[in-house]
Amino acid sequence: MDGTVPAGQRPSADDPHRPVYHFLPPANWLNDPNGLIHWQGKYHLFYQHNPSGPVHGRIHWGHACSEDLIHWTHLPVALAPTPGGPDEEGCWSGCAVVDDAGVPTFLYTGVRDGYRRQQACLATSSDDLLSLTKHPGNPIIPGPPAGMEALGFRDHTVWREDDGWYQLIGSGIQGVGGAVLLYRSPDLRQWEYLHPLLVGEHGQSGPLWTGSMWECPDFFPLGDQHTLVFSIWDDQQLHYTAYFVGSYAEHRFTPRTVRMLDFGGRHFYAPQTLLDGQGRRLIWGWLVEGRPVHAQVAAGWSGALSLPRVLTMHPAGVIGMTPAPELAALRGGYVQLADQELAAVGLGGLHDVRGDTLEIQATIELDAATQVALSVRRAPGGEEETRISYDAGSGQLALDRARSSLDPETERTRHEGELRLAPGEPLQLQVFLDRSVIEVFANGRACITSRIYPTRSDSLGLELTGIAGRAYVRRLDVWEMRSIW
Ligand code: DQQ
Repeated sequence: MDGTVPAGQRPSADDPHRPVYHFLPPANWLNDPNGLIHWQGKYHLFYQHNPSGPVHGRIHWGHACSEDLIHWTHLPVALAPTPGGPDEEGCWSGCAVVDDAGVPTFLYTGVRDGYRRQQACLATSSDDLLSLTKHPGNPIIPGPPAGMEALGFRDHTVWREDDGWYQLIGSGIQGVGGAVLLYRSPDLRQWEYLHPLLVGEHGQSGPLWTGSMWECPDFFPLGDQHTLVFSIWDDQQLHYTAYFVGSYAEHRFTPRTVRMLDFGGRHFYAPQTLLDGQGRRLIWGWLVEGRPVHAQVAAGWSGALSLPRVLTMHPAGVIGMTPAPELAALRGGYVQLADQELAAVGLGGLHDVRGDTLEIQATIELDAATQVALSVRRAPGGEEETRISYDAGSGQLALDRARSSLDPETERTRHEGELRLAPGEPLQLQVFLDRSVIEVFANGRACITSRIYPTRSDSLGLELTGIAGRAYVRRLDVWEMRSIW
């Protein structure tokens, strides 16, 4: 892979859980995607990275680029903490824009004083992103607005309007809830605070719990709406990513709906989007591990990014995420079944299809069945399996990890979320298995991303079942996926 990793720090070669077609660093720690930019025909990906170990520590910005969105080349670390500087304890998350003179410009959060001081910093590149140079005037925003009891002041999303640059910084208001703070600038360097663009009310925003602080805001138009994607931080409960959809005018955002972005909860966290040269709004999230820290340390790596997904706005303010079509380039060996009654497929048809690096596409008509289930990473006797199921009665799509692993230390919580099929609409599943990563896309509008750690080397099987009635598999395609390295 990358010869720059010192021998003692290479990830364990016999770790069966390290993905082969999801992006991750050569070794050690990754968390949020940062500074995503499509520049001179190449996709550039920066990410929160600790090059010294597989744990969150003194965070740098790792860097990679790709021409096809799928295969990545690792590049030298782009940002490192400067001793004595505003980022001396870490270069935390941020974004990229191209300034009015055409210069790629990055805003990020510098941290110091035990991470308590969080300040906006800026860096630019004059060599086509080979290196980033920190602005000598950092920090460009020294802290939260005077008088505000802010809980955190970090992570950035920046955009241009007719009268200047605008920026949101993630925050929370003590005793109230998460917040995003709106700033304006003529030149990306001098910033004037305007007002909170949105504040969560007592941790609850309509039907959804939104915690006490909002990390990694991303604010952009999608279809004819505006959306604020944000990641919920709270010291009491689990984290996840959510989004508001509404309208934006006169520097005010009026949200109408709020939803969870991915039903995998904390396993799809701190995502960031990129508007590419084709006008597509792409998104990547951090796939948080679900095995204990000692296992991550032994493996020598932690964290991967999701596959690139394309965002679309559906009616009623539902954001759809679908895997980027470029991923088809990774498809290798192929199996197809068509027009089979589900019971038959469940018993016999899938015996030859096995693997832990697969793409599976299934179109299933539920007919009289009330529930259908696709089991993956299944041991021959079912001792381990991960079940993806759809319940027509409740309209719930679920991923059940109760038996994903015989290792009692791995996470086994179940994920579920709403997917209402229209009358006659078949269930359309697209599932990506990549060792410990599982990404489930359903009908272009529901997603469950998670992590699984089967222990048995024969936990590779698939099984489809229809429960309480017949269902038909109109089509089932399974591809072996190739490594991106
Ligand atoms: N990760 C970064 C922060 C951000 C958090 C630190 C979200 O900037 O708020 O590594 O995962």
